[in-house]
Amino acid sequence: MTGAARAVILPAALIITVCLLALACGGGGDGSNGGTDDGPFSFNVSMGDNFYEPNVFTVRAGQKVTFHFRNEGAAVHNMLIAGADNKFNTEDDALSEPREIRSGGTGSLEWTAPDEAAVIKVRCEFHPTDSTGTIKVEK
Ligand SMILES: [Cu+2]
Repeated sequence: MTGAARAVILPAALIITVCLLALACGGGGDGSNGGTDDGPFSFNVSMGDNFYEPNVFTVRAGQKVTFHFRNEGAAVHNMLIAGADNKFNTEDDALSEPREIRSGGTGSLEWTAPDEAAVIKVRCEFHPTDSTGTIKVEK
């Protein structure tokens, strides 16, 4: 094998290995991000101008969930979860900490899914029509 061929094959093998590991470890959610049946769910969420990546989160009913945010955009962002009533700015909403995640900054949000199946809206308070997402709660 020439050096050049090895330089191509090795990274490819590494990528395949990482993908397999990700599949094996992704017990919940969309399989690439999430947790196991036993442990807490966590999602790593990138915040852009103005979107979340990913923006669909699948969790189990009653599951404790932690979102970890990194603001990769220039604008200030946050995440507000509508809660079990699926309405914003009501008592059961949950908001990221800090409320204002600045460019380059990080934040988090701990939340417990309701006990029933639901499709719950999330959005950024600063970009409520653009930065939106969905939490799918599965029974
Ligand atoms: Cu925003």
